[in-house]
This record gives sequence, C-alpha cells and structure tokens, in this order.
Amino acid sequence: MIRGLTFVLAAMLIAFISQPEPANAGKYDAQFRQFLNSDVIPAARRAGVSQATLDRELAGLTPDTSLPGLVGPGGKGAPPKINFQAEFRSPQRYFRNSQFNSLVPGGRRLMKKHAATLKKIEARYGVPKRIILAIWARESGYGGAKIPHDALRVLATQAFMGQRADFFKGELIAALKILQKGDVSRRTMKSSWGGAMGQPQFLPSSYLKYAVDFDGDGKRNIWTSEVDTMASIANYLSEHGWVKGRDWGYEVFLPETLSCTREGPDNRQKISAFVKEGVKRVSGKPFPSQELGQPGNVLLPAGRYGPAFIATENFYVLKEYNESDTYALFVGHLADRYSGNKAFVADWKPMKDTTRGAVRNLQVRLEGLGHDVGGADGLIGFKTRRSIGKDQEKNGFFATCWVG
Ligand SMILES: [Ca+2]
Repeated sequence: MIRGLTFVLAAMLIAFISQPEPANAGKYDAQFRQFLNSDVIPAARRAGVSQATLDRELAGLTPDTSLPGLVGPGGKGAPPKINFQAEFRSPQRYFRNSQFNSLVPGGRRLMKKHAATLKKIEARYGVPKRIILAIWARESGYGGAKIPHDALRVLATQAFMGQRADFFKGELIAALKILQKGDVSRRTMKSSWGGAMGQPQFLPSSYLKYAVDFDGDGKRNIWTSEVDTMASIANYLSEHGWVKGRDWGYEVFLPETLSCTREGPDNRQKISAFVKEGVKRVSGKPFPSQELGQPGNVLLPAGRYGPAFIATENFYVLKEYNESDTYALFVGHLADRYSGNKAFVADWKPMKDTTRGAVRNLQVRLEGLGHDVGGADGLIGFKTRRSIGKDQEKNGFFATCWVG
C-alpha cells in the first residue's frame, strides 16, 4: 500500500516535472478565445485565410502562459521595454574562442556534405557558403538546437498578452497563411519562445518573403530540410542587398594617426584610401584587388580596447539578420574561421562589469555635451563610441572611443 502510494506520488511528480504548467494555466482561456474570435479571426479572414484553416488551427488553442516576458491580456501593465538593471555584456565575453572552436568542425563537415548544393546556392544568390553556414550555426547550431514550441501557440500567446501584441498579431496571421499553403504541418512548425521558426529562425513574415524550396520537393521546409535552410538564408541576405564578390570585412591594424572617432558606416571611403592612411590587414596580406576601389568603414566594437576592422557594406547586410554589431561580427568571424580557424589577432581587453543603466547615464552625459549617441538606450553603438572619443580628444587625451 505504502509502496503503491509512493509509486503514484513519484509518477505524479514525474508528470509534474516533465510537463510544468504555470499556476495561472487556464486562467485566461475564455478571454483568449474572445480575443481570437473578435480580433484575430476577422483580420485573418481579410488577409485571405480561409475559415477552414482557422477552424482547424485555432480549435482548442489555449495561451501558453509559461512563455517569458508576457505582460497580460492586451499588452497591459507592460514593464519598461528596456531593462536598465541588465548586465551590459562586454565584447570580450561575447567572442569566446571556445565557442568558435566548437562550431568550426560542424560547419566544415556540412560544407563537405553539401559541397555540390552549396556551389549551386552560391551561384544563384551570390552569398558565400561560409557566410551561410555561419548564420546557420549562430541561429540554431546547424539545426542541432532544440526548437521546442508550437509556433502558432507562441505567436497567438504573444499577440494576446505579449509586449508587442500588434506586431505578433501580424506574425500570427502570417503563420496561419503558411499552414494554409501546406508547406509544413502544424506538428513540424516549431519556433523559439519568441516565434522565430526553424533552423534559420525566421519569423513567419520573413518566411513568406524569403524562404525557398531548393531541394525541389515543392515545399519550403526550413524545419527539417538542410538544403532549404541554407538556400533560404542565402536568399534572405541576397534580398537584403548582399553585394556579390565582396567580403564582410577584415581585421586590421589601425594606425594611431587615424582617429577612432572616424568609425561608422556614415564615414565610408574607398578601401584604397584607408590603405593610403596606413591601414593594414593583420594577416599581412593585401586587401583583395576587387575590394580596393569599393567603400568600407572603420569598425571598432570595443574602441581601441579590442580588434579593429574595415567593414564592407555586407557587414550591414548581416545586421539585417540581427540588429547588432556583435552578432554580425560573430557571424563574419566564424565564417573566416572555417579555413584555418584563426582567432582575432588583437585581444579584447577585459572590462569591468557594468549595467545598461550605467551606460545610459554616460550617454545622457554625452548628449548633454552636444554629442549624438544614437539614443540613450544603454547599449554601446558606434555613435556612442565615437562620441566618447570626440570628448576625449576635446579634453586633450588620445581617443580610445571606449569607457575607462
Ligand atoms: Ca523543399
């Protein structure tokens, strides 16, 4: 009897652990159904989603209140969008050698496995295979990462009670269109908790615009087809302006005579002009001849406290995938490491841990001095870096364009 009871309790415990339901599960179901009926269904019908699709996909759907960052029905009671208590992650911690070392072998293996297909993808879209592989690695570990959520449920929950409800309502309707077209089954259509789907982590609206069928089975399958995944990433970059024949950027030695305050894509000049000013590649090789007459710009993600780069326009195409210098640099650097696996030559100097709030205070001070920091958001972009540098120069110091 006791053993039996223990067994039942253990089974209950296991069930509880394996399927955690938040305390408020079910609390919003009626309100959610009302939201679907009055808000989502009419908008989806207007967007061309059939009643049959809506009946099939929305039947029995409930919100997943365990998702992070929810604020309540109607997006009411939203917390501040920026968490200024959050840690500001220094570049030094973002670019860990160990992480690149663990991603390089998988990429090389896939380049061999898909050599013929990647050649065709490169020819069609003009994006180098190493860039495609690096994005795939960053987004989902070449498809190895667990992407566990029912995309439709995530999107519906975010539309109902997330911080960006209207945005996600649009994505929910896009997801319904995808299911209506039949490229993917509901079971397979998985996303992250933020609604980014499949191996390239496309939002549904991006899927509709940029996903492609490259393995020829008639379905655009970014969930289980490696070939469709690679081609869809290439198509995305191509459609966002990837310049064929150009690289993303180069690590360089920046002479002290070239001020760090000249960083930024709004300070582009021909790469040959940088060479004249004494900029050299750290590899010791010259810039490829086709790059010399093309524009580039200084990129200093940690000011003078880290590696320096000449970035091409393609660096900013990578940022169309994820609006962050560190993301784009991670992808570009990983792409370079597939051959030779060479680390950055310059060190990322360690910096003291700080918060986004502290960064924002600095930005507000710089704004008070008349500098354009690109908005006091607690993140250090190139406008903040060069404002720091200009202030240092004004005060007679050698500009480092970095805090400290
Ligand atoms: Ca396909």
